[in-house]
Amino acid sequence: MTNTESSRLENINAAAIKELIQAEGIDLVGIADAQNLILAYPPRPATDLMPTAKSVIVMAVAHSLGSVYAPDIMLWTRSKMQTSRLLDETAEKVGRMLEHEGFLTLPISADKPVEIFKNNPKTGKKFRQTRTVGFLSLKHAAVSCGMGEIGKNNLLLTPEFGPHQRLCAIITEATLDPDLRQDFDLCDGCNKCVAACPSGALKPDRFDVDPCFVYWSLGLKRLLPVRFWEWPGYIRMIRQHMKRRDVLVESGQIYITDVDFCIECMRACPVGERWKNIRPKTFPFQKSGGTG
Ligand code: B12
Ligand code: SF4
Ligand code: SF4
Repeated sequence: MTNTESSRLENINAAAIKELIQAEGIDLVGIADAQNLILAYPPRPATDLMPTAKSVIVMAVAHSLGSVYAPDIMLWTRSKMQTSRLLDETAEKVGRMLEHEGFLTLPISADKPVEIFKNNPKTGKKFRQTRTVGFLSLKHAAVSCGMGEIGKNNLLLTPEFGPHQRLCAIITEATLDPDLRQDFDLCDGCNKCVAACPSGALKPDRFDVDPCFVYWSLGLKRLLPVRFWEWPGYIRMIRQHMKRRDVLVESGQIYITDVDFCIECMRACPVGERWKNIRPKTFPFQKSGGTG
């Protein structure tokens, strides 16, 4: 190794990487040991994506709180896309820099793609509702590096922003000093998120992914029926929706500004030190999908 090469490698350390990332406008950065990630279910090891991975750099950008409490979720969705853009651009930039220094590096986007599961891999049986899962669980990576905890709303809560941040990660071969996991006690179990959830996905003791998926993606409060006696109620619901919704115009808008029909579990949560003075005290339920 030449002298110049070894001095460049010395600059690749946790503090320097964090400083570089924060200079790009990222609010929170943490580093997890790739071999020691909390895996969740189904397990999402970083080493499945890169067997030689040493570190996972986790980044968070706070949402615009004005958009979180805007009257229509489409305003938030557009703003959310910009947080994703900032995160993804930074991940690409840092990824390229690390590869120039000789470390294989993989950015994991704040947005899609996701793996799609129609069948349960354990039993081979068809799921009632298709499930989607990220290539890496960003929430679990964030907990692994002491950025926050997972609240009753099933979201990452940080002391700074509560649930109001978007996440992104970079998997790399570079060995960087990891941050330690921490206990926070941010979620006091107030159940405001449970009360706010329009689909019933959030229960006091669990999160059911299927009703959330159907509400988040289509704004529907019922799953597709599996028994004949469920059909009349389902058809009534669809007819009610068709009175005010225009699927064609809506689809065009959704494909341009991404899909999101709900963030009520995020809006309801009072955690987040930085927002204490500007978080509205009252806020009506957010309208969805630009429909009147
Ligand atoms: C897929 C996905 C969804 C899906 C499924 C959610 C889910 N929990 O699985 C849907 C569309 C429903 C969804 C909804 C929401 N999401 Co989402 N989502 C993701 C994504 C892309 C992957 C999540 C994931 O795979 N996690 C890994 C699994 C292992 O962990 P898990 O989520 O705890 O576990 C669930 C699954 O395993 C599933 N499950 C259970 N058994 C099985 C079996 C099989 C075979 C499969 C496939 C799945 C499955 O159910 C579990 C929950 O019970 C992440 C980004 C990422 N790459 O991490 C964003 C992410 C988690 N979402 C986010 C947000 C904000 C939301 C929403 C508020 C919607 C919105 N408008 O943005 C809601 C919140 C719902 C909630 N309270 O959890 C943020 C969270 C930020 C934060 N502060 O924590 C993330 C991190 C995106 C980001 N870049 O910031 N999401
Ligand atoms: S995104 Fe909406 S439907 Fe899904 S858990 Fe949160 S509040 Fe419930
Ligand atoms: S709203 Fe209350 S119960 Fe739900 S995550 Fe936030 S603090 Fe926890």
